[in-house]
Amino acid sequence: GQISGAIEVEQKFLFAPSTIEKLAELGAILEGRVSFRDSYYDVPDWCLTREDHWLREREGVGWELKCPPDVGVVGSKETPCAAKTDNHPSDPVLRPPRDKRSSHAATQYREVTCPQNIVTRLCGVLDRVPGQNWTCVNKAVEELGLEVFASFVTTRHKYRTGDLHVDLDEADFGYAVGEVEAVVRRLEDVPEALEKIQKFCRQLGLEEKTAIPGKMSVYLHRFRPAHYKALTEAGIIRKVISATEMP
Ligand code: V4E
Repeated sequence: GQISGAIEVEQKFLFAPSTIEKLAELGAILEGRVSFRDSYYDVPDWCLTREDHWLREREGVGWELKCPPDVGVVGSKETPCAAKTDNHPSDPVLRPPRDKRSSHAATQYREVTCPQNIVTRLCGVLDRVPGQNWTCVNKAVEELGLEVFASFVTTRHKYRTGDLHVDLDEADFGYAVGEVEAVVRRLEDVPEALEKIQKFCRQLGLEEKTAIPGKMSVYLHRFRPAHYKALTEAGIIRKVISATEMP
C-alpha cells in the first residue's frame, strides 16, 4: 500500500540580493528566520542514499525520511539495495529512470515523519526485518548500523506567497541556495504544483530549467568525495561544477 507523508515539489535556484527585492515585489511575505542542524544517516556502504532515501535528524524537529514519492504505490515488492540500478520492464515500481524523469529541474520527494513508517521504509530498502522493540527511530538507527555521514547548520529565511513557500538557505560550510516549494498530499496533484512553481520562477526571472546542486551535493563534493562519486555516478545527486571546470 501507499506510504504516508506529504509530497514536496521543489525547484532550487541561485539567489542574489535582487532576488529579495523581487520576492517583495511579487508579494511574498517574510515569515521568519530559522536556524537548524541536520544530521544525515546511512549504512557504511550507502545503501539508503544510493536508493535516493535520505534519513535525517533535524534539531528541534526530529526524524524525517525523504524518499521518491512513487515508492510503494504499486504492489508491495521491496527492492533490496544493489539488486537494481535501473528499472526492469516488469518492475512493479513506476519510477522512471532518473535521467528520463523531467524536462524541468524540479524534484519531488515524499517526506515521511511517522516513526513507524520511517522504520518500515528503512527496513524495506535495507532488506531487513524490523525488531519487535524498534518502536522509535533511534532504536532502529542503532540496530541497522546507521551512521552520520553529513551534518551541517542551515540558516533559512522563509517567505510565503499563496501556497508556495520560498526558502533562502545559507549552509554553514559556505553555500547558499534558494528553493520554491509546494506541498501536496497526492501524486496526482504534482503536475499542478509544478506549473505553479514554474510560473513563479519565471516571474522571479529565474531560468527554471537550470538544475542547481543542493546543499548535499556541495557538502559531499567537499567533505565526502567517495560518497559523492558513488551518488553522482548512480545519478542520484547532481554534479557540482566548480568555476575552474567551466568551459
Ligand atoms: C532529497 C535530497 C536530500 C535531502 C534533503 O534535501 P533538501 O531538500 O535539499 O534539503 P532541505 O534542507 O532544503 O530540506 P527541507 O527543509 O526542504 O525539507 S539531500 C539530496 N537529495 C536529493 C536531491 C536531488 N537529487 N536533487 C536536488 C536538486 N535536491 C536534492
